[in-house]
Amino acid sequence: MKVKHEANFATLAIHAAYDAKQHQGALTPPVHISSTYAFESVEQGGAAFQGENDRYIYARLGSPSQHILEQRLAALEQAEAALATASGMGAITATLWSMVKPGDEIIADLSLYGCTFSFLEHGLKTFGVKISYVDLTEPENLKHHISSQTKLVYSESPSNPNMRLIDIAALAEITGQYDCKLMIDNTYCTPYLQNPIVLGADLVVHSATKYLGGHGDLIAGFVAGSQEDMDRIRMFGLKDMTGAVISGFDVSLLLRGLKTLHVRMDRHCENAQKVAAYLAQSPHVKNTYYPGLTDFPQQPLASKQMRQAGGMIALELNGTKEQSAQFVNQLQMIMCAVSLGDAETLIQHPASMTHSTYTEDELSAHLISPTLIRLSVGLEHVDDIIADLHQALESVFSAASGNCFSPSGLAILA
Ligand code: 3LM
Repeated sequence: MKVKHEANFATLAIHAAYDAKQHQGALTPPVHISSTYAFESVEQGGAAFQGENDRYIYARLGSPSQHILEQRLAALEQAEAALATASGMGAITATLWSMVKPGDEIIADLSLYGCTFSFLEHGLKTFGVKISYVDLTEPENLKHHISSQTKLVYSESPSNPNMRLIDIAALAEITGQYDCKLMIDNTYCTPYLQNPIVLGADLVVHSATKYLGGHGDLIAGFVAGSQEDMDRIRMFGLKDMTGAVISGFDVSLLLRGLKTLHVRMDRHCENAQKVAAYLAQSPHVKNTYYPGLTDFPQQPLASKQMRQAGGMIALELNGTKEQSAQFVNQLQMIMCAVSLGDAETLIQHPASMTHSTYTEDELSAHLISPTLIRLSVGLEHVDDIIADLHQALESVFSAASGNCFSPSGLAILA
C-alpha cells in the first residue's frame, strides 16, 4: 500500500515508505545486511561517490532497509528527511559535530540527559565550541543570551530527568531571527505526542532505544530535519566523525516497534496519569512531576504542545536520600534499571545512575535534585504498578515510624 505523508499517524507508522508489491509481496521489509554494494563499472561507482546517481555504496552511508526506516521516521516527525543511527548518542553527536565549529556557541537548557551533558561539557567544549547553559523554560532568557555567535540552541522537552518543559514555538521564533538552529530531543514524547518540527524546530533527535523500539531489545537513534541538513550529517557527522551506523537487524526491530507505537503510547500515558495521581496524594511523596497533573506548573504549556502527558514521572519522597534508595530497593515487580519506554515499569535514581556524569556541584547548578527518582511507567496493569509502589512506600515509612508492616506480594489496591 502506498500512503501519503498526510495520512494519520497510526497508518504512517505501519505503512509509510514501503510497498510490499515491490518486494515479492513481503509484508515485512527485507533486512539488508550487506556491508558493500557492487557497481557495474568504475564509471558507475565513481558517479555514486560524486552523488551523481542514487546507488548504494557501503552500509556506513546507508542501506535499502535503513532508507525505508528513515522515510518512515521522517513521515512520523513530519520532517523533510531523517537519518537513522546506531544509538541516540550517535544521532546527537553526529548532528552536533556537523553543525558547529570552534568559536561557535551552543546554548543548551539547564537540564539534559547525562551523556548529552557530558558530550557538550567534556567533548565539544574541549574542541573550542563555547557551551552556555541557560534556563530555557523562560524564552526571555534566550533573548538575552543569543548572539550572532550562537549557532545552535539545544533542549529536551520534557527534560530528562526532571520533567521541565520548554516552549518550542517561542524558542523557534527567537532562533529564527538569527543564523541559528533549534534542536530538540523528543525522546520522552515520541512523534506521537509532539512534533518539534511542526512547532518550528530545525532538528529533532531521538533515542529510538526507548519508546520507538519499545521492547528493550535494541539500541538506536535518529535525527530529522531538512534534506540538506540530513545530507550534511550523513556525509560528515555519521560517515567521518562517529561511524554510528545502525545495523540492518536493528532497523528491522525498530520498524516492528514503530507499528505499535501509538497503541503502546496511549497505554503508557493512561497508566502514568493514574500512577501520578496516586503518588500526588501519598503523604510519603513530597513532589510529583508529571505534565498531566492539574497543579503541574507548566501544565498549560503541556496542553499547548503535547497531545498527551507521556509515560515519564519524576518524584521526590518526604524523606532522606537513604529512604529514597530503600524505596527503590523495596519494589518487587518494578525493576531498578536505566533506560525508559519499555513494556516493563523501570525506576532509577538519576544522581547515582543516568546523571552520574554530573558532579555534585553540577547537579545542583543544573537543577537535578539529589533525591529525585525517575519512573518510566510501563504497560503492566496499572493496579499492579500502584500496588507495588504502595507496598514499598508503606514498608519504608512504616519502618521509619516503628510500625513493622511487612508487604506481601502485589495486592491490588482497593
Ligand atoms: C536513560 N537515556 O536511562 P541512547 N536522549 C535522551 C535519553 O534519555 C537518552 C539518549 C538521548 C538513558 C539511557 S543511561 C546509561 C541509559 C533524552 C538515553 C541517548 O544512545 O540510545 O542510549 O540514547 O535516561
